[in-house]
Amino acid sequence: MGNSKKFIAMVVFALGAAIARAELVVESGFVRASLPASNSTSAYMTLNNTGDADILISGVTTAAAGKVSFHGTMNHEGMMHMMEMENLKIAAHKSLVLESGGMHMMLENMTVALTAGSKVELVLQFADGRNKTISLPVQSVLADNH
Ligand SMILES: [Cu+2]
Repeated sequence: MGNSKKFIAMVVFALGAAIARAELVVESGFVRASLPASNSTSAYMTLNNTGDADILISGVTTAAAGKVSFHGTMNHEGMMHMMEMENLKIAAHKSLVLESGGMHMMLENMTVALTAGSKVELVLQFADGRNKTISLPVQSVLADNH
């Protein structure tokens, strides 16, 4: 009995330490201003994991869109294809860059038109149940929509 209690206390302590050390720092983020004819737009940012544990972003919610998905971009024989990914993984002490032509977040079923100069709040949902709210500026960007 005494031993198993001690063991449980150690496991709880270890989990707490791992969670405390997983820290996400978001840099250079922006959301592309939505085009009048489009129901979707994309978000770009650099996700830095400054902690000792991997971070898994399992979903994103925002009041600006009905759905946010993660897209990867793949060049197949000169044609750009997008594929949906279930989550974003940022390994400990690594960065994940979401950029035009690469991985990005896709805001779909937009509820509002996003105009350059405004801001959008995104809630990043982590696989461990925590979340982090970030506020990104809306920028108008020409060229392709992804
Ligand atoms: Cu996309």
